Formats: sequence, C-alpha cells, structure tokens
Amino acid sequence: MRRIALTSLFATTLLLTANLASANGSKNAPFSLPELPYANNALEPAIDARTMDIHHNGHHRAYVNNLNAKVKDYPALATTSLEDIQASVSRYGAAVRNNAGGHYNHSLFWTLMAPVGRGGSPSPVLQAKLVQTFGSQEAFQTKFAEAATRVFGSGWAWLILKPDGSLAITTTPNQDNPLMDVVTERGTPLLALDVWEHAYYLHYQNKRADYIEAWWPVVSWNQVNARYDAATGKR
Ligand code: MN3
Repeated sequence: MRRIALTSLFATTLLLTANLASANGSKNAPFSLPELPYANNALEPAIDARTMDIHHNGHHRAYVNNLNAKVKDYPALATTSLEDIQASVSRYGAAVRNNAGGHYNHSLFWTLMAPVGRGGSPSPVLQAKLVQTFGSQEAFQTKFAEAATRVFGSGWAWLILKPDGSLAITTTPNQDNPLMDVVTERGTPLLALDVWEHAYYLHYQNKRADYIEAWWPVVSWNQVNARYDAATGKR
C-alpha cells in the first residue's frame, strides 16, 4: 500500500518539479533527502537494491548534508529554489556547485526511472521531435548511450530542450548540469543518466556500457513526456 500511495503522490506532484525537494526542512537545514518513488529493489535487474540504497541513502544524502552545511556561509541558499541555485551557481563556491548540483541531479534522476513496464513510451509529440532531431527513437538512444559511455571520469548525460526549442544530447562533468550558468550548453533537462562509478560499479564493475544498455527499460518516459510538455508550455 505504501508503494501505491507514493506512486500516486509521485504522479501528481512530480509534474511540479520546479521546487524539487527544496522547500522542505528547517531554516538551518532547508534541503532534505526526497524519498525514492519506488522501493530500493524496484528497478532490478537494471539497478540492484544495494546500489540503489547506497546511492540514495549514502551519496545523495551526503550532497544534501553538505549543501545544508553551506547555508551559514550563503544565507540566500535557504530562500532560493534548487533550480534557481543552479542558474546562479557561479555566485557561490565550489562546494555549493558540487553539492547543489548533486542534490538537484539525483532528485531529478530518481523521478526519471520506473519499474520495468511502468515507464510508458515517448508521447506522440516527443516521439515526433526525437525523429525530427535524431532520425528515430533508436538513433536517439544510440547517440545518448555513446555520449554517456564517452564521459571521461565522473559525470552525467542529458537530453535537454534548448532555449531555441531544439533538443540536444549533452554531457557534464562531476555534478554540473545544464541549468547551471557555468556550463557551455544550457537547457531544460528532460532525461538524465548518472554515469559516476558509484551508480553502477557494484553490479557492472567497469562495464559502463552494459549499465547504460540495461537502464533503458527503467526509463520513465511518462516523466520525460511531462517535462517536455511543461518546458514547451503544452501542459
Ligand atoms: Mn550519483
């Protein structure tokens, strides 16, 4: 029952990703770890339960705690949305860039996945845009996987909607993301993939390409569709 309740809460509230997890918590610790919208083992076999637990409860929690620890240096963090922090991240030091990025990226990443068979497929409008941009959905996935595989060291792969209305595949190092005012190719994230080793090493070791291939069946296209509709004003 708990999972059903969470899933339905997720469906209705995650469309409003504008304030993703930033409004919770106290004044001194305004950022809090969002619950996963599924059980730790819900994405198996693509992502095993232990990796999910360490990733969410360990890594993501550390970004949240480290970001809260910077509020004393930057009081404005407590009253700025997580998205707006990304967009003005150049005003802050490296610790905010890394940890606000980490908090935003992971909060988003969890929502972009669903158990196998529950993620839906690209909507007709997104499908048409993928075909127009990349030739086909398959060609998009191949290109996205290639970009994700090529990230040197730790980072992320993204599908973004650019300000001119076009789609693009980009990558960022570390915990940078396409909302940040310090990255070269900016846009609204529609899909994100964490390719840090902590995201896959327990199960896949050095075989990042295998992790990426296994990940596609747990992509929540329903969420990608919702983000595309919201970003294009068609919601
Ligand atoms: Mn990660």
